[in-house]
Amino acid sequence: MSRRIPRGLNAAATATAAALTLVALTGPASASGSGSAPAAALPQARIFMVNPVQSSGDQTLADAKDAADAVPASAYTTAALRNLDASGRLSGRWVYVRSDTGASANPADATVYNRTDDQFEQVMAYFWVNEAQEYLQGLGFGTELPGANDRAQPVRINQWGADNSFFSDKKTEIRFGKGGVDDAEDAEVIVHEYGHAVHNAQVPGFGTSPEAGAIGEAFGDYLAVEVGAHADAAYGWPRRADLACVADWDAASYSDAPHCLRRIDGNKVYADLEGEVHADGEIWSRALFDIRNALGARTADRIIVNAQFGFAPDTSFKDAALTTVSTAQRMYGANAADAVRAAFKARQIPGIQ
Ligand SMILES: [Ca+2]
Ligand SMILES: [Ca+2]
Ligand SMILES: [Ca+2]
Ligand SMILES: [Zn+2]
Repeated sequence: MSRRIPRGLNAAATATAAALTLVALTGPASASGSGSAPAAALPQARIFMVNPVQSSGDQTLADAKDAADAVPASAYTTAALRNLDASGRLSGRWVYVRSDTGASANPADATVYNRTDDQFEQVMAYFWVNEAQEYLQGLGFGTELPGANDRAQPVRINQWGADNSFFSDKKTEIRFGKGGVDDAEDAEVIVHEYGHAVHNAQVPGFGTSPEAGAIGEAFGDYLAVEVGAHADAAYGWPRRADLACVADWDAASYSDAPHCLRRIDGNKVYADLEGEVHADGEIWSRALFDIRNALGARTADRIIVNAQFGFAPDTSFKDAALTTVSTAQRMYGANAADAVRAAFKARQIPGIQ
């Protein structure tokens, strides 16, 4: 299932991020900044702050055939690699690199890689899949609520020549392509693909109808924006691109500026369905974005992800919307259900009044 992702945010999200950071700091084997678990003891890694176009606002950045000097040093930051096991490889509680084209990254050397090194994409994939699952854990999935892909996710790096990445539900692994900008150089591409893995873990085989497929693409885009926004707030990284723009960096190779693979704040409605899952996903992702803007990221995402456990593999927009409304009602009551209903009604989803 192809490509990538978007998203956006604010004050409510900042508060949420602070709460989630507390969870991370007190959780097992985590911690990134203070408290008794010494962050300095964790391997540090050089990564992009979501992606270099988003963090810099420089829409002129270009791949230049994977050249190291195509992206300035200021686009990188250093952050801890959490939840690694003792193997000495990029292998941990929520993600492991199954294979790659070049030499395997050594976590102890992860501060020296740059985008021209094969190991950089391995480190990015490890960091951002871990970050995404930590975000879900912080929402309560895996503790208060059922786990949502709370296992070690296998990923393969740069082994797909096309400019595309995909999640294989047969092998339940993610493969990142290397066409244009290497796909795993953009956190929003990584988390989009992880969104498919989450959906498949929640409902095995999810996405067998065109509308279910579109919901899968929409959730991947939305989750990418959410995880990136949460990380920006938690780490204090700059965001100098539109929150609703997905894959600002990967899209530099194939879109006009401002570069977006897709957006999650478009105005498509149900009648705009065209039978292509990525295009049609923009109907659903706008509804998710509206729910978030109405209820705040944390409440919205607890509802959105929890509702997905109840989607049929071949669900329609109508049934999935009704399930999401009823989930909001059950978890948070009538006002939340009304906000969710309004978001789907605005997309003119059938059966939503
Ligand atoms: Ca690269
Ligand atoms: Ca690419
Ligand atoms: Ca973005
Ligand atoms: Zn996809």
